[in-house]
Amino acid sequence: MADQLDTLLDEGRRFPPSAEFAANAVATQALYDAAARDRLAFWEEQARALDWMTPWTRVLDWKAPHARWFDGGQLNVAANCLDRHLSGPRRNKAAIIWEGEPGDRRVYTYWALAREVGRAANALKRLGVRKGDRVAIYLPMVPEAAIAMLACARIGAVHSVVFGGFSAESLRDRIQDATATVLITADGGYRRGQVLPLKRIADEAVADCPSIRHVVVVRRGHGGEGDESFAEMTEGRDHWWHRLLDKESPHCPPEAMDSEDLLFILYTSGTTGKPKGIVHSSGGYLTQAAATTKYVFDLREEDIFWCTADVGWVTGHSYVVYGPLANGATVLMYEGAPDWPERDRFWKLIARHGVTVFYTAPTAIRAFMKWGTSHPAAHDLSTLRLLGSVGEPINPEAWMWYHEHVGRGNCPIVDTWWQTETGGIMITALPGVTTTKPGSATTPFPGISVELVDTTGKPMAKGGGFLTLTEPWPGMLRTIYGDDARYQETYWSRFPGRYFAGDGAKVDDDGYWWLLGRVDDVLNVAGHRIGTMEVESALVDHPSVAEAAVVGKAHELKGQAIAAFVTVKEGVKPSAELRDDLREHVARKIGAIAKPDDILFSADLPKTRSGKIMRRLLKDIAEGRALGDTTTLADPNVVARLKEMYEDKE
Ligand code: 7RM
Repeated sequence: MADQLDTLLDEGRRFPPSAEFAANAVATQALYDAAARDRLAFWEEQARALDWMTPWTRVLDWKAPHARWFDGGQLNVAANCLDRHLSGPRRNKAAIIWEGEPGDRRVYTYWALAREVGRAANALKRLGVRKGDRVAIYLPMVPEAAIAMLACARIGAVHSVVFGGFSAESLRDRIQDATATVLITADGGYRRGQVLPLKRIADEAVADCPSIRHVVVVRRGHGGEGDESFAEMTEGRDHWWHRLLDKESPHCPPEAMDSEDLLFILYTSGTTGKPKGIVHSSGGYLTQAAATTKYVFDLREEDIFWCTADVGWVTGHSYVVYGPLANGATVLMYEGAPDWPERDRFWKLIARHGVTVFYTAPTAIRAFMKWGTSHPAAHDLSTLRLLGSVGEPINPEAWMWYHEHVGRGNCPIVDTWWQTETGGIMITALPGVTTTKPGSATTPFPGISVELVDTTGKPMAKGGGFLTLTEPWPGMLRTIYGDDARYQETYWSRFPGRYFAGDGAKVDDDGYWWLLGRVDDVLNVAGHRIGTMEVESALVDHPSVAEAAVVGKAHELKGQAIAAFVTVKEGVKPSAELRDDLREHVARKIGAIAKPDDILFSADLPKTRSGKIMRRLLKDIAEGRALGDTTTLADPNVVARLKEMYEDKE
């Protein structure tokens, strides 16, 4: 952490907003001033931008660590994203412009989207889904993913979107934890020219999910209906999406939801093996998603806003679906990989659709850098006017490359820090207002109270420490589904009275925040959160494995890669085949994103005398550093041997 701090401190480049951008910016200094004067009044003002069926009676009810925002108020999130845009000129405006990986395209106007959502909502009702019931969504990046989410919101069902790259077991665990009654999936989805057989994976998951009564299958349409190679339909349980919707009326009255009624659950990795069901409610979440979209992305009526995140992640919830649609914006949605069929696919998409605001992740930017400047240079990116970054710290070199080769030197960059738990953006520049520094997320969004503390919890004005939040915010998680004790323990116990984000950070002399990554056992692989414990549990689940320790190691493109140290059971011979088998096993248990890059077999793991695996030392080994302090080890020789083996492994 010390090296990182020094390098960041040396970053002297400054990018003040251009006079032209500042003159027309949606955000102004007045926002900061208003929030500083009266935080709650500021958030009320943002909430008033939404349509409420019943006004709230109390802006915030805070019984730490439980918040109720806009209590007494009632609204419907889907009505806010659709119905209120239908009376004026937005009715015929594109809400979603979609492109599939093979190149197929679809456009939904607000009018058309509202009708599809109405049909889907009625179909869910017909399947017996009632207010408060959980619906699992396991789809590729197709418009139906957004339609399914909005249909749930319309009838007051709670959605739990599971990323399409997760395995059958991961899907099963999430369905079971939420006791979902309906699963919405697809026959398949495209990724790098291949069809991922989602329905088959879903069938495997659902075999162990007694709560599931119906499975709705979107036909992504390769083999066509009747082609059972990707979707075998179980009579009575399974239904084709298009057939169900065909029978339904497009009109479905929106359910009046209390501000604090659940909108969705989204599972995220923590320090233990069991993913946490992060619970978000309706009024506060939408208020923050909508306000941040408007101000952080300088949203204008004519924008084409492209957030490249999958809807399976929180970024896709807040900045593909809820934030932009609540603002009546046009979003671009793309199904596939950035390098399919060629490495210029993203630039082609930007040029073809005239994207004006582009929001992506550092891991993607680093891949683009590696692929070279010729790809963005070959396309007309002149429509771009604002760039965003999210998911992990953006290295100053990557920031500069993004600025020069994608932004062509004249697009502000907003580096946005936030989490699944925060629901919306928390630390960010406001374009037109904030002077940016490459690599810094800059300063808290108006109305957000962030404070740096040292290991004892003492506030620090600057220097290196831990990022905490001192006041509740509208989009905050309300609890962990079914486990409020874990909610309190995970977020509110390390520094009593404060929310602890799990991130290390530095604050400079100007009060700018520089994020330094996770300080707990959570890895950030290509912007995806993966718990070391989850991967260890998956490895130990293999019949040949006795013990496993997993660490993150610095990786050029992915930020972090996974390195695993594995002890095999008595009588098992380590081999290249076993290594491949273990990687596949992890992919089966969790998903391909969690496959370890390196697996080292070892007779022993470095342990303290109390038997704790010293992951810090394993990280030193994986990252090729000199070994740190080994004096607390039960047997210091183990780690020296491991280091030698690791270095010879290739
Ligand atoms: C939105 C999202 C959250 C974790 C968070 C950080 C890291 C996210 C940034 C960042 C530095 C950023 N949700 N993180 N954004 N670190 N700068 N702009 O990613 O729940 O999946 O992950 O991601 O460590 O705690 S998440």
